[in-house]
Amino acid sequence: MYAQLVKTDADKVKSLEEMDPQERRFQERIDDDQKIEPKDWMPEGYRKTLIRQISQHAHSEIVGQLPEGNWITRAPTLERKAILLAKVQDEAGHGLYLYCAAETLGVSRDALIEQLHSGKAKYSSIFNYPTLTWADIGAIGWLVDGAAIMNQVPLQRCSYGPYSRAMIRICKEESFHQRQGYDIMMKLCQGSAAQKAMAQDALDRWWWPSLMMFGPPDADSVHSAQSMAWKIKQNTNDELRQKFVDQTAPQAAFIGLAIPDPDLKWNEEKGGHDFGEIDWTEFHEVLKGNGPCNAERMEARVKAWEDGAWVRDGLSAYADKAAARVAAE
Ligand code: FAQ
Repeated sequence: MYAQLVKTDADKVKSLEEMDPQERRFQERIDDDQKIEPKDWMPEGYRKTLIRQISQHAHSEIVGQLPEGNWITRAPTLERKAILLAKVQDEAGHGLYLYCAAETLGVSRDALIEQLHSGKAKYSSIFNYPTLTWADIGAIGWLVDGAAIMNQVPLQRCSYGPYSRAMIRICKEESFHQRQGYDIMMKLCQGSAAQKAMAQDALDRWWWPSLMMFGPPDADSVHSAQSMAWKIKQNTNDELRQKFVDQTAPQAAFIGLAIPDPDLKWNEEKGGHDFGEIDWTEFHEVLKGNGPCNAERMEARVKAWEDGAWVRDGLSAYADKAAARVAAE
């Protein structure tokens, strides 16, 4: 139904013959797997697509600190607290590398942050769900970081140099995050019946939203065809979603948890799992701002930005003074 309402850009992807000579040279460099660097000529659409994707990704990392940050003061042991603190700090770092990568395309960080705070820019749907128990921290590491890695490993080969290089470091850190999440889930599953039930409840709530992280089904993906022609994306949304299900199903079985999908089963013929229909109405409601925590997340980000104004003012006053001193010398 939704497929009929959405116009994708698949039919707008130009063939080499339809391109002007400059565009054709650019596309030939892409086809030849050469990296595009900030000072190289690029079509305006390529620049805009990258700014959109990289900034949405940066916003996701920054907003993504909030659900887990909620549990730093309540982590069950000192060790778990130190690990969670480091993880949340890593996410802040990822946001900063990504804002830097976006800035190389000629957009200012202030402009991007303004787009986030005014609701113009998207961030990942997943961060609009609440973290109700400690098991949710395990589920986020295992499933959300797991989905993020599945999506980001191919982005290491993205045609735009600064994004691809940022992804290499980010993927290394996300792998630790995924393992610590799975470790939390495993420990809960080896604990009391109540702890195991808490882990199952977290999986029940995070499973479907995690599958939505990969974006709409291929037939409805507006940007995939052009982004793949430019080698910004290497895989379609459905391909990565399928890989994620195939990777995660045996991990759930190994720790004795049941994935909340009665239609999930191994399909020998296709060499992958079949799985149930995703509730795309829920996805679109979350994107429209109607998820359980959208308003709370934005309020927290805007407050942090406003509360930090004195730090930015102090730093720029110091930078101005230092520049004046250098000029006077
Ligand atoms: N949420 O045509 P497509 C993380 C939008 S990082 C919200 O398929 P595209 C780390 C899409 O933007 C997680 N919006 O678009 C972490 C577009 O809207 P627009 C973030 C979504 O770009 C872990 C429209 O729908 N990762 O988790 C979503 O080709 C733990 C049509 O979609 C990235 O950003 C969604 N789930 O493919 C942090 C990776 N899906 O812009 C803390 C980079 C789609 O036209 C704790 N991004 N939309 O208004 C990508 O790979 C792509 O942008 C996709 C979407 C795959 C997300």
